[in-house]
Amino acid sequence: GEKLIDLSIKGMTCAGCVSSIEKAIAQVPGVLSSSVDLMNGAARIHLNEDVDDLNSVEHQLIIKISESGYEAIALD
Ligand code: 9UX
Repeated sequence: GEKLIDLSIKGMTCAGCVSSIEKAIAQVPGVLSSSVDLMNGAARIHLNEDVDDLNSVEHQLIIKISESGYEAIALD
């Protein structure tokens, strides 16, 4: 099936925050696309089917988002 990662994100307050987070997410290898929801404080990330280690990608996403100034939390 399709590979997805859902994250909770704290600290977003405007569309510029959404844009910054989408750019951070796009830097992580294996990411195909993302949708970041400002009102719900959430991000859904679609991964390439050939990604084997979802936990590793999730960890890298959390780091990149953190470096952008927001807090990402894994949901599971
Ligand atoms: Mo908007 Mo977000 O001007 O840090 S970009 S509040």
